[in-house]
Parts: sequence; structure tokens; C-alpha cells
Amino acid sequence: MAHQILLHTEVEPYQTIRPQLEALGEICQWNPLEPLPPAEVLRRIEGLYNFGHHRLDGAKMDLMPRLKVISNFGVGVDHIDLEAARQRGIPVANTPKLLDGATADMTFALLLAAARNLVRGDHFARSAAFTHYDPSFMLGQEVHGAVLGIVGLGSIGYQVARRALAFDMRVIYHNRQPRAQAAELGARYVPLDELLAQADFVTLNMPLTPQTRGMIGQRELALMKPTAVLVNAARGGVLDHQALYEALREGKIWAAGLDVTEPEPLPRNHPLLGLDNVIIMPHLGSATHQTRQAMAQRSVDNLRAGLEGKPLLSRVA
Ligand code: 8YV
Repeated sequence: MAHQILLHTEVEPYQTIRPQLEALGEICQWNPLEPLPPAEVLRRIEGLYNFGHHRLDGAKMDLMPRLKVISNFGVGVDHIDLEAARQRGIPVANTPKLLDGATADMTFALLLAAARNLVRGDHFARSAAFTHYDPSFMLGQEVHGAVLGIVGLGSIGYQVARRALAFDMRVIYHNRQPRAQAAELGARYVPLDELLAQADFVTLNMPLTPQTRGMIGQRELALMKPTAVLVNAARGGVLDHQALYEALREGKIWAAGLDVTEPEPLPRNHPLLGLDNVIIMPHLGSATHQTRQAMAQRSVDNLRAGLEGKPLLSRVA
């Protein structure tokens, strides 16, 4: 009998995914915002392919007693209860490394854009208000030669540091453990509070875990320089958005660039959306054709391996 696959997603998956899944077996799609598929269909499911960030917990896993693999499109798995999967003996796969370059590019794009008023400048240049050029307006913060503080020197953070070196930045970092790799970057390990106080630019590149949830709040933002720029390319949950709003409004930090928020999207009346010293992206860190294609391929290959009882190409739990 053909493999039974559950496609767990609110939206249509990236273009090359569905045909590949169809070649692997029979698909049942579950939009997590809609009612459950019939129990007898769920009972037959052997492989779960997840696209997006809807919660996958033990209760959902229990509906699928034959489930032998969960394959996630993306590296971050904070939406999946890994402990519940472990307890049930269900291996979980993700797509590490493939998106490091694209996400580091986006981190740097936000850093540059926030520092140099790219979005405000573009809006102004298009507007009726731009009637004459004034060399005194829209001055930004200098990027080259500044101090970059990276929170989370994993493989994405490492790529951010490499980009920073090309901008003659001095790199400091904070991580659970100092990283041997940091030496080749000339990056110095510092405690978080020291990083926040010293950095001209702070980028958040760590995973969202119980330890990193809410890591940057009012106290931490107060430690930053009033000229500093904060970039979040990790997960919205690592940052307190109300505290960020207040820090930006009161000029306690200079600007922010967010690729991610919590919730995602922010409620349309969220006060952050009314500030012009924050740039907000709709979670585009890995959103290039090339990276999405690589992630699609890896995640389908992971699912295939799990269905065939072979070792997963990139197993996270
Ligand atoms: C993905 C991401 O696009 O990989 C991750 O953890 O945040 C993004 O690169 C996303 O997870 C897919 O929905």
C-alpha cells in the first residue's frame, strides 16, 4: 500500500513540494486552523510533513499511532514538542545549514537598512514632501568600523560575523558556550550584559528555546546604547515586543529591524507598527528561490528516509 502522508499546513507548500510528496505516497492535508481530518485517516498516517509554524504537540501525535517520522520545512522547531516526539519514539527532521547564508544576508540587510534609513528614505523620496534636497536630513548610524554583538553564534551567527568582517566591524558574541570557531573570526565571547552595553549593533540569531524565550526585555534594552540598532532574525519569542516598543518610542535605542515577531503577524493595531524607527519583515530570512528549493529537497528527502525506515539526513530529535 502507498505510504500515508499528512501535510500539516495552513497554506499551499512551496511549489516543488506537493508533486514530490505525491510521488512518495497518498496525501491528506490538514489545515491546523480547520477541523481535524477523519480519525480513520489519521490512524493510517505514517509520515507528517510540516510547512509553517503551527503547533505540533503530543495530543496531535497521539491521533496518529502509526506515525514514524515528522519532517519540518525549516531549521527552527520551537513549534514542535520535541520531548513528546521523543517519548513516542517519533524521529523529527529539520533543514539545518542550508539557510545559514540567506538568513545571515537578511540579518545584515536589516542591520544596514535600519542604520541607514532605507525604508524611511524610500518613502520620503517617493512622497510629495520631497521638494528639495537637504544634506542635514535623515542621518543614520555608521556601520563600518562599529561593534557588532551577536547573540547566538551558531551556524547562522557565524555567517553574520563573516559579513561583519567585510564591513570592518569588531565582533563580540554571546552564546551558551564560547565557540572554538570564533577565534578564526577574531570574535570575543562576552557575557550578555556586556555585549548589550558595548555593541553598536546587536543581532539575535539564537534558536527559541525555554532558555532564550523573553531573553531580551526591558532590562536588557535599557543596557543598550541610545544609538544602538537591534536586529531580530531569530524568533519573535526571544524579544519582549512591548518593551521594544517603549525603548524605540523613548529613544532608549535608535532603531530596530525585525524579520520575525510574536505573534506572526502582529495584530494590525500593534503600537510597533506605528513607529518609523523599526523595519518589519514578514519572516523572509530564508526566502530566496535557491534556499527554499534546497530546504524543500532536504525536507522531502528526510520524509522519504523516515518512511523507508532509513536514517534521517538531518535529525533534530
Ligand atoms: C523558514 C525559519 O522559512 O528555518 C526556519 O527556522 O524560520 C525559516 O527559514 C520557516 O521555518 C518555514 O516556515
